Amino acid sequence: AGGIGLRLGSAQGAEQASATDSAAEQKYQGVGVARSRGDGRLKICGEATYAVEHQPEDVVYGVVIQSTIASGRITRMNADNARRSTGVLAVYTHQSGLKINKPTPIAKGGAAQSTYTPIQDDIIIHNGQNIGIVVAQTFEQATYAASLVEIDYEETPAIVFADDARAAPKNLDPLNIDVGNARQSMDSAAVRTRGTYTTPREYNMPMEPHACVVQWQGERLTVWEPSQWVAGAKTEIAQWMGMDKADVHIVSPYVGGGFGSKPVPYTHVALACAAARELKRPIKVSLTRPQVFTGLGGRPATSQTLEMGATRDGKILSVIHDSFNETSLHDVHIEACNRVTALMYAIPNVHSRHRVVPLNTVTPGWMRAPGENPSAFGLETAMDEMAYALGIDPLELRLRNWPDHDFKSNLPWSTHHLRDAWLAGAKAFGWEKRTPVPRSMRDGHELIGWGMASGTYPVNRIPAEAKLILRQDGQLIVQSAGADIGTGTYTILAQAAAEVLQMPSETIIVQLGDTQLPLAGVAGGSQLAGNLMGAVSKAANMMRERLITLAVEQPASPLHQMDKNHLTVADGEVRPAMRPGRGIALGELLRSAHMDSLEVMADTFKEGTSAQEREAIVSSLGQSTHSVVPGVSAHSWSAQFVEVRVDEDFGTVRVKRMVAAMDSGRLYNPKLARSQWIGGMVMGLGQALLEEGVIDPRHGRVINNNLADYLVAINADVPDIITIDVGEPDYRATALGGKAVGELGIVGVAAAIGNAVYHATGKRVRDLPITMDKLI
Ligand code: MCN
Ligand code: MOS
Repeated sequence: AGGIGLRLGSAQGAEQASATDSAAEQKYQGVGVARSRGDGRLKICGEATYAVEHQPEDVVYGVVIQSTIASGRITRMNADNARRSTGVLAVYTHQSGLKINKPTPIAKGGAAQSTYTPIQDDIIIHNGQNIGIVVAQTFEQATYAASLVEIDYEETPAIVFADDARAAPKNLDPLNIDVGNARQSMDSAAVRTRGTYTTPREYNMPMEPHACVVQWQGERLTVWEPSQWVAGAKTEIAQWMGMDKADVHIVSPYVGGGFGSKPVPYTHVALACAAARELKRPIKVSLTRPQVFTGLGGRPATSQTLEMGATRDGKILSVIHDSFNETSLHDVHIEACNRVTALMYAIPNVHSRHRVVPLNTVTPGWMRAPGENPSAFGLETAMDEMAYALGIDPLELRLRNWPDHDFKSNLPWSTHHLRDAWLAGAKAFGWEKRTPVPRSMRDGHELIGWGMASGTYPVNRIPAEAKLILRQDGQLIVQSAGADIGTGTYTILAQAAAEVLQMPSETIIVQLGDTQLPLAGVAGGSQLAGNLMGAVSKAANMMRERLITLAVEQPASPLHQMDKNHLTVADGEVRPAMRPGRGIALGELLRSAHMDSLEVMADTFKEGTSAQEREAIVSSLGQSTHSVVPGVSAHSWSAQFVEVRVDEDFGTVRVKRMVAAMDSGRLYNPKLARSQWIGGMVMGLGQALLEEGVIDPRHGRVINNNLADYLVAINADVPDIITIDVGEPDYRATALGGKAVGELGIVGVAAAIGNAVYHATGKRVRDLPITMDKLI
């Protein structure tokens, strides 16, 4: 099988073991131990090879051509000069006749986020649309030649913003929420608030830009592609190229961040595959940073109006909620602004509608906590407004509306430590010292603001397979097609096997991110860890059983015919549980049984699921939303507390402190879970204060399409962050008791910062990001 082996680092990982870990836990670094990431050193030393660093012999370079208008037709495209330019092998446009088939969208069980197929016609539906590819001997030659392609357009008026009279919103009935009678109870409420909360287009901006290397060998195709989901990549690429899925091989051992932007390949990959087939040469295509802004979509702009009604003593009676997000003209992308609206509190009456508004834009995409993120910005800001309207402390208001079950689905919680999170966070932050009146806390010319918000993220599930291989030299290998996008998958899977087989996790090789490895679904929806830990742990238990059986059945084994119940696997041998050193080494056991290796495959699919069905399940995202935990409502929970300092003269906002308490169930690795949480919080800080795609009203162009002008939070923006774990193992949620981690940290952060800014300044900003101009 493919996949790059990863030996999990040196003994350095052990340094993080906490004082409470038992000696055995520290020795093996099993589940729950805080060890460092095995791939960390490789990444820092440049030894982890990213997709675009792959260099097949004879590789040539493709550069995509993007449209400069947002709506209309191409009337003339002249590539003669480009074709004559030095080093150029080919220029492919809609006139070249290269066939790329329409892929099935994710919503219909396929793997495509956008169904746009490049170079099939002359229609332009958004600015920065991929409309051609130049292939040359070098990247520089291709880049120059692309500038020589002459394009004339017939421009038609574009719909750039959602408030355009020609925009035609679409209802999304499955997202409707109707709990109780919201209008009637709203009318009876003593205190009411109403606000419209908006978020701009936001862009994922992983450090590794989107890039691929594609190589045909006859009818077979290999694609090195940074991927959160190799099964999805395989599906979409096979559809584009009209080929059998079995002939597509995706290789993606390392991903330089995705944050939701690398679940599937985008159209530059289709262009690369089509061009490479035609030219019979491997092709490398890397989008430039500006091209990334329209070669794929980020989070769409959202808007939601939220009306809340409560009794005088702070019992929320009703929420009426109406929201929309932008989408493209040809695809429905949903950023459901009501994901948390009816879930977070004990609200007996909720009415919510969410729509999408098609515009001349690239199809938007996922970005960390799609749905929950803007939804929590609306609800959690509204909670703060209600707290002020009532004259009740924001924490106290939340405590008075603590939900003892899920009011949206009317199901019991699996585990729910939101209340503990509020209390633990408040204590660590020192919330009781807060004086409630806006502008009442200051330090010299700086206004001090303290704000809080809640967050949540669901437990999603997709079954998976995992394989364990024990070699004759005693080396253990864990395999899965699942991705490690910087999250820690390599490390925690080694820990899962180490715990069962009682061997140091750092000695285990883990292989990931390759379609030739055992089936796994997406590293998306914060679920891959739970999905894979269950499969790996099951495989490890099967291997343990197989080894013990072998040891008692092999005549040459010193444990021949012993009682299996008295034997264990530990420290590289099968041995009597109480007598270390008196057993047989694992390699020797295999040799005595004339086995080169012992392979064990486990899975978490329903019994009797055929190979074809399994492949379909891991290749579809529709499944993930349906395979929630039956009978209970399973979610992770968080409480965010923030201190901001606002310069009174200049309106500059600095985040001074961040404290969060999190319930993610059992943590497979507390160091990595914290790393994920704070990563989300830093992204939330950027969303609150900095991030905003600025769109030119004339051409629908993203003006600030680079990292100098599109601002993300950097080290200097980020204070020390305290995280507190308030979770308990949740074995109904997942096999090993963990809940979602990856996206939880961002949910609610923007609201907490906005609420802190209100407390500091008395100005309520309902429109992200909170920039100086909105405060002066
Ligand atoms: N973890 C844990 N205990 C748990 C669950 C998880 O210790 N109970 C830790 C593990 O180290 C695990 C990690 O948290 O590898 C993330 O687990 P999980 O929540 O299951 O999320 P996924 O593995 O599905 O990763 C995807 C998730 C998503 S959806 C986005 S968006 C995101 C995120 O992860 N993008 C990221 N975190 C990211 N982190 C990095 N560095 N880069 C990205 O692109
Ligand atoms: Mo994450 S936005 O679900 O990839």
